[in-house]
Amino acid sequence: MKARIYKSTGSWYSVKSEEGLFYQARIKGVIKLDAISSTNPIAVGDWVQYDMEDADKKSVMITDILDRDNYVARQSPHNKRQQHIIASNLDQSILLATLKSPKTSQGFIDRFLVSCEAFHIPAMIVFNKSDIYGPTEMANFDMLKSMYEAVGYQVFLISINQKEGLEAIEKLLLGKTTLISGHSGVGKSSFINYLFPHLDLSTQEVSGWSGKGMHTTTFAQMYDLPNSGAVIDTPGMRELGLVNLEKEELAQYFPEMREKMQGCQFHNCQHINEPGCAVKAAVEKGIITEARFFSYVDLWHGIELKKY
Ligand SMILES: Nc1nc2c(ncn2[C@@H]2O[C@H](COP(=O)(O)OP(=O)(O)O)[C@@H](O)[C@H]2O)c(=O)[nH]1
Ligand SMILES: [Mg+2]
Ligand SMILES: [Zn+2]
Repeated sequence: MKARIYKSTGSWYSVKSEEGLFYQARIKGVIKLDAISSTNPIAVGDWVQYDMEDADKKSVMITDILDRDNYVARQSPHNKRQQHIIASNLDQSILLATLKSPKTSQGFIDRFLVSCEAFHIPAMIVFNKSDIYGPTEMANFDMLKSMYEAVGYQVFLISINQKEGLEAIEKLLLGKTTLISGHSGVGKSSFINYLFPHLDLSTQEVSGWSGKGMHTTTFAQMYDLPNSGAVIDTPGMRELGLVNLEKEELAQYFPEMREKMQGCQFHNCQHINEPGCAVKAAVEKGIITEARFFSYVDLWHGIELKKY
């Protein structure tokens, strides 16, 4: 019998069977793990095989985990070589961002997009809190929207408080499993509360001098949408990880660079200061924006060289 993981606390899981029933689940003995080295064998979004343990108590035993279509992970805080799987079997990922109170940096957005490219998950950017944007923020939004749309990402503007722009987002969620990310204070809990009013998750005031909200919960959790589809909330998770990413592959995760790099003189060009670089030529011509290229250079410098 098959079920999907909706919540994981580390030792207990909440699963939903194909018949639509929720059970408490545990792992039975040792189950096979796949090739990746992770701190958690099972993550939210996983499909598992189970046996009934106690029908009255609604508890089941997980006996096997089915192959994942994809997953997102971050580096384990305890062991640099290990990854922690945040969620799996995703159709898409939404980055909730804000241009005021607090402001999401472009670097943060690009890092998120690169992670999604690396994990093969379509990504989109939703800017929240339009109700408090003045002319400066609106100009910034217009600039970011055209920049990201030009490289293939959908960009939206919403106000959860004013319930503006939300129908378009709800349409995108229909029938899909969507990961919701974003740093704290951008309105993730408010968004989940809007979609699922009965849940009443606590939202946090953007507090004090730091302008950052406080984390209230820490476990990823999946929620079914009323019609079809589900969203996965990742409270307390700042960002996806660039797990095991190598310097040489980074450019592939910038769609506009991917398009140009075949034209580079050297097949192993890193687009930093090599001669005959088609990517840098495109930056000079304004075909690739400087802002995105700077993010690339920044991330490139941040990736540690692989040690043999
Ligand atoms: N002005 C404005 N504030 C919002 C909006 N959405 C959320 N907030 C506020 O932003 C703060 C952080 O929201 P929360 O949902 O806790 O963010 P989270 O940390 O991402 O879960 C709360 O005070 C919310 O009331 C919005 O559309 N406009
Ligand atoms: Mg929250
Ligand atoms: Zn190059």
